[in-house]
Order: sequence, then structure tokens, then C-alpha cells
Amino acid sequence: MKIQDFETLLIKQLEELRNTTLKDKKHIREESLKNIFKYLSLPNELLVLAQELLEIAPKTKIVWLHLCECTGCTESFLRSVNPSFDELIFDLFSLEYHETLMAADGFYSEELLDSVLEKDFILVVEGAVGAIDTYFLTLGAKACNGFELLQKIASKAQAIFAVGTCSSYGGIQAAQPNPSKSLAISEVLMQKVVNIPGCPPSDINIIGNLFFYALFKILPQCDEQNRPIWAYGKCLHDMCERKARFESGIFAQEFGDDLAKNGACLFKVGCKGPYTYNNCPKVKFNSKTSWPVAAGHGCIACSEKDFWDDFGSYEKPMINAFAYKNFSFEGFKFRVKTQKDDKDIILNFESMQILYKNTQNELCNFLNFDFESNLKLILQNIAKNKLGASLVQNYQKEFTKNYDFIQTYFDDNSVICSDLYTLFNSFYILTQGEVLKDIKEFLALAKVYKFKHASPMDIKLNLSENEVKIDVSKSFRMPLIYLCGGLDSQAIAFSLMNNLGKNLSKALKFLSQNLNQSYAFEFGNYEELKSIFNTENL
Ligand code: FSX
Ligand code: SF4
Ligand code: F3S
Repeated sequence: MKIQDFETLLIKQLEELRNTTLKDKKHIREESLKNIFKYLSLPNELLVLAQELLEIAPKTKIVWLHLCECTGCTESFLRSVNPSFDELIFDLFSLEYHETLMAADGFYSEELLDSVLEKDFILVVEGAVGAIDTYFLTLGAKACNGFELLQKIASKAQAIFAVGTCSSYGGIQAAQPNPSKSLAISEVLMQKVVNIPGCPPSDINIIGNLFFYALFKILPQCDEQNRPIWAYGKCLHDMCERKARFESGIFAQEFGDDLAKNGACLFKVGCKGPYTYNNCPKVKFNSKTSWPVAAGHGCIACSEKDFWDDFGSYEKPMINAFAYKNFSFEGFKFRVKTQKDDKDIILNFESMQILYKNTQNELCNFLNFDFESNLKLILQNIAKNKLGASLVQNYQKEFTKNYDFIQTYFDDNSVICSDLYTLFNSFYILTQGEVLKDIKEFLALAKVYKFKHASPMDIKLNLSENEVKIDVSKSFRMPLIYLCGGLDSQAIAFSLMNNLGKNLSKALKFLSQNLNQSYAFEFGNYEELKSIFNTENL
């Protein structure tokens, strides 16, 4: 939305309020307003209007339900500064019903809740909801369970916010074996739910979203998991104060060692920052005191879906030995369907090219792709800057066999390649210190990896007109970093395939739109691949 659109929303409300006698005169602190505006990336030009509106507008009423959870979200909410909790409940919102904080209890609390349902209010839910047949959280004289309570209140709410990983995704209750049959609230409600995950989320992420609604009476812009983009749009690893150490291959070996104290990256002791989308390094916790990585533990991906099950041990990197679940990667297959027939996109396994037939029925190379494949030169190139020099040095120290192999196997001549096999071979040499004999070996490594989340590999995709270009020139640093950080060759093979696959998938979609044909594309089994694509005919 543009500034003018936000301005229009404020002016419209102000005009309506100026014509009523129902003004709710209060004082809104400019400093608090500025602080929230900063995090929401709202322009300061709107501050005066926003302050004027909030000072006379009726306070937004909140009903806050506690379902299956630990009350950590409320604890986080209570620690708010700028605005303080006092300002929140006296000047900005009216906390009509909140089981932890309200004075009423028993019969009176039920009466209170019923009376709020007659008014305009927004619903905040903390905690997962037990399935309908569990009778979980059956409380009070009316013997209403959590599921029924949620449905009843949600049906009257103007907007619904799932605060915490539990209400957003199920959280700890829904972790295997999920004895309470807990679900995310969005799984049982028809209405739109804004997810504010985190176990718990920061005070800013809770308040910012409620504030946004209170001010504009619309929901913030969300991603495909219904998370507000202003808070969850970026990977926290990219904002981390230890990122330069990650890039240099400097990792703490155990908690609290000298390396950790001196700012080394915590990936090797389990930090899941590269897989987590949240703004923790920026907003911090406990009145902006600290955040997990600054405190020395590393991120456990607490705001990601199913983090208890899917990210393995939270004090170890994601390698098979520390997996709780067994996902298996099915290999590398393109299942391609076009409106005309099934063979317009062809993977030539011998040269590892991907070809398609254009509208004139000519075969074109789908993957415009070339890269320097001499690893000796690649390492020299990486070592040209300070971080890269340290990374190569650490790689040489920890993976001496691989490093020495590269120095003797490659000469000093540049070799530009444009096939996937050479790319896989380069990654294989970096991780194993020997040459890949058969493409199947690389696929087999990826296939046995037990996690479904892949480490980012810095592969860039450039799309223009009918051309697709994949740039892997920066991706060779990644296996060096991840190896020093404790990942193994399975994890690295899987990540390369996964990152490549995602980019190819995007590229195919783009191409199919441009060529006015439709392509579907997914991972699958290697053997099937050969039967789908008749490689001999190429
Ligand atoms: Fe606890 Fe909230 Fe975790 Fe869940 O935060 S901190 S278990 S997200 O619902 O109370
Ligand atoms: Fe920071 Fe963790 Fe990323 Fe290391 S892995 S840079 S500690 S977020
Ligand atoms: Fe949670 Fe990781 Fe932030 S553990 S609090 S998402 S740093």
C-alpha cells in the first residue's frame, strides 16, 4: 500500500469521529508511536494524524484466549516498552478478557465474556486448540471445551490473531506424538487468521500487529503462511551480529567456549538461524535486552512450523544423527506436463542439460548456465577478501585431505562449464576430497538426508524475457562454511539439489507463463526419471 492509501484510511476515520460525541480523550506518547512506526516501516509523515486519531478513537477491545500453551506469549506481551504495558492497556487497547490478567474469575468471568461478545472486539488466541473430540480445556459451569470456546468467540470477532507458535502451527502440543490432537487455530476456523509465531513471539511482533489493526482497521500484509511480512519477511541469520564469523568459517565448538564468547557463529552448536524467518536480532526480547544468539545459545527456529520435530536437536547442526523424523528426499525428477504433451521439457542425463521445445518446435537449452569449475582457482578467488581468506584457511585446517586433493588435481587453467554434472562433481570434491564417479552417488547422498529443511546455497536466478539464467558462482563458499559448521556431505548434497530444484521450479513456472504452456515440476525418484525422459533420443 502507498502512503496516500494509509493517509486516506486515517482521514476517513478522523472525519467520522469528529462528527460524533463519543470521543475517548487520552494522551498518546509520541515516543511510543514513533517506536512502533519504525518497526512497522510506516512513514513519519503519518505520525501527527495517527496521534490525533488514537487520542480520540475508542480503544480497540481485545479478547485474549488461553488454549493449550505455557503463557509465555503473555509474559512477552507484559514486558513491552515503548509503548509500555500500562500505555497499552490504558491508552491504546481495552483488554476486556484475559484469563491471566483479569480480576474476574469463575461464573463472573463467563458473564464478562458473554457481555463482550455484544461489542466490537478483536480476538487474540494464545495456544493450540485440541481437536473437537478431545474435550481439552473443558472448564467452567457451562462445560465448554477449548474448541467450542474458540468457535464461539471467533464467529463474533472483527479480526483474529494467533499469537505464538502454538496457535499459529500447533507448537509443542502438536509435536509427535501429539497426544492432545492439537491443531493450529487456522485449521479449525473459516475466518482469516494472522499468524504471529514464536515461542514466544517478541512483544513488538505482538503489539505491532495489534496496533496496525487498531490504527488502520485492516490486517497487515502477510506471506503465504499468513505471517506479517514486516516482522517475518527476512531470514534472521542475515541480520545476525555473528554473520561475519559464519562467512569466515569461525564456529564455537561448544557452549560458552572462548570462541563463543568472542562472537563466533553458533551454527555448530545448533543455531538454526539460516532456516528461520523472524526479526529477533532487530527487535530483541525482555524490554529489548537481548535475543537467543546474543545470549549465547543460538536460535532453535521457535517461530518456524513444526520446529520441535523438524529441526532435530536444538544444540546440534542438522545432520542425520540428530534427526527425530525420517523424511526421505526422493531424488531428482522433473515431472513435466504441458498443455500439448509430456515431453516438451527434457532432461538430458548425459550432459545434464535441460531442454525444451519452443513454439517453433525447436529444441532450446532451458538452463542458461555457466561457471568456473576449477576448484583451485575458485578457492583462490574466495580467499581474495578477508572473510573468504579466513574461510579457506579454516577449511584447509579442518579438511586437509580435501584441500590437498584440490591443489594437486587441478592445474592453473580456468575451465568454464555449463553442465549440472560438473557442478555436482565440484560439490562432491569439496565435501569428500575425491572425484564423483557416477551421478547416482551424489543423488544417493541427497536421498538419505533425513531433514526437509535445506541449508541455503546462494544460488541466484535471473529471469528475463524467455531466458533463464542460474548463477552458481557464489555458491561454492557455502559447502566450505557448512562443512566447518558441522554439516556432512548428505546435508550438503541435499541442500544443493533442493536449492537448485526450487530455482528450476521457479524458472519453469516463469518459462511456462512466457511460452503460454503449463509445466509442473517436482522431485522424485532417480530411476523413474529415465523412464519419463527418453534421453537416448537426444
Ligand atoms: Fe508458550 Fe504461548 Fe510457546 Fe506456545 O508462547 S512460549 S508454548 S508459543 O503459546 O505460551
Ligand atoms: Fe548468527 Fe546463527 Fe546465523 Fe551463526 S548461524 S550467523 S549464530 S544466526
Ligand atoms: Fe525463536 Fe530463534 Fe528468535 S529461537 S526467539 S526465532 S532467535
